[in-house]
Amino acid sequence: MKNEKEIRISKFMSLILRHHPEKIGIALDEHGWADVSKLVEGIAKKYPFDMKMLEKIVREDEKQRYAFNADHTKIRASQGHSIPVDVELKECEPPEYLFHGTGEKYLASIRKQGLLPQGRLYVHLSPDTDTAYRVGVRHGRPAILVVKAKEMQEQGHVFYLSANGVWLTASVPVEYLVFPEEQ
Ligand code: HQG
Repeated sequence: MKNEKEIRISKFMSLILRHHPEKIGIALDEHGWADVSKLVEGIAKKYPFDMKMLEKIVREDEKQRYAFNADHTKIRASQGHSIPVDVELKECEPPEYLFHGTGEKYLASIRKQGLLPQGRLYVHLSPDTDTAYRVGVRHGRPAILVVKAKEMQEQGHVFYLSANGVWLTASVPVEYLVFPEEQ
């Protein structure tokens, strides 16, 4: 079980490894990898932190957000980046339907524009409605959209499955979305 301190550090790690490595004076390589010793050193300037704690946070992360390389000298986030890194995502054939949890307040705009990646590199899609619900409530009153993923792929859209089970695609045009009132 992670305690509050570990949750705070884990959130900070997400920020560093997905969005702002420069905040602790480190850089990611083109595949999103950070040097483990530099990461530990950088975080330790802000929080009490060491390699053992890093190993624990990575091991116990409920979404398996982070991955080490084989000898644990490098670490990266498996998805969720805003900075353009190539985390060697696996192109995959999606199931017939995927789901997107969002805030009800965004629906009007999504009806006009479809799903856009906003601050991230990809639109994030969930394999089931429970997961989508958990993503949606982060944005206030949640709404779940059904995405006709298979049809999208058949018509040329590319889907990726991240190392930790999140489906990613560049954008979802409105015609592939089923809105709550149509479900
Ligand atoms: C919305 C978490 C207006 C979109 C989760 C979402 C996920 C639009 C918000 C991962 C729009 C962006 C990503 C449009 C999309 N108009 N709003 N045209 N198109 N949106 O946080 O998907 O815990 O960047 O619906 O589990 O909520 O961080 O994306 O509500 O996998 O590991 O714009 O983050 O993972 O919000 O979440 P976000 P998200 P972690």
